[in-house]
Amino acid sequence: MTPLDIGQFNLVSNVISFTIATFGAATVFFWLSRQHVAPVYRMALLLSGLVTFIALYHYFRIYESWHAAYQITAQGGLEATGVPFNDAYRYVDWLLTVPLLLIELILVMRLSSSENRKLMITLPAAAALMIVLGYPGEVATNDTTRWVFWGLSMIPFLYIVWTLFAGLSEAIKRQPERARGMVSAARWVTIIVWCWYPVVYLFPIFGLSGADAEVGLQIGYSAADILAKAGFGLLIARIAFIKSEDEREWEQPAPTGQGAQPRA
Ligand SMILES: *C/C=C(C)/C=C/C=C(C)/C=C/C1=C(C)CCCC1(C)C
Repeated sequence: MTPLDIGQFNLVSNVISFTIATFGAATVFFWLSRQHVAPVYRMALLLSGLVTFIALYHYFRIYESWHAAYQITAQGGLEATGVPFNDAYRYVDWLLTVPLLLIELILVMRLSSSENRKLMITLPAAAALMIVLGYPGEVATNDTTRWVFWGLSMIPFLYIVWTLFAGLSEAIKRQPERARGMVSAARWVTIIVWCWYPVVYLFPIFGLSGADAEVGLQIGYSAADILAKAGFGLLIARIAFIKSEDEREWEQPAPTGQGAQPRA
């Protein structure tokens, strides 16, 4: 394990703990907000909460693993216990949550069914491939391996960014006026925050070494996760609120007694 001082150890521990609190609060908010939006958008809010809930669980495990990897000595110093810190929790988390985040975005846009069907398969598949290809480089100790898997993982990553950027531009123009800015913001948040991950990944290669690289990596990924999951979920919730207001009729009971029909 990388030798750290107590200050660095506590800093990472506090950031992980803050992340746990954020995801807990976000999960409650997203799930309770479901009943306040039109039925067609409820799945998007359910998924937002599911993403933060899955992340909440993994951050607990990351916290545990971090505390198992180091211990405070009788002299008040810090030493590695010999139990390795488990990086795999992050990757398993991403493998589940990253495809779900893309599905959230597609759901809230309400595209035509042919666009929907295509994107619902290609985007989550590319996301899963990106994470799987990144892992061998994350746990590698030499720079060459890290670069190779970075490069491989960048291929599906660029495909996703390109699809969000170019492929969805047309669809965004078709969004209702009041929601258009928000939908575009959700797309930009995804592109900008996601670009931060491959940069953090390279910290151990660029100048940062040993303890600084480890601390930078943990804090960098945690901050990005908060923005990409809880922050993004808030935008999705906002879009769902706005679009539901524009489609008010879902609130009135249908005269036929078959329940309110959302506008298709
Ligand atoms: C909630 C977690 C999210 C949104 C995670 C996103 C992760 C990425 C966009 C990771 C991308 C990577 C590359 C493009 C290359 C290097 C390896 C990765 C996996 C860090």
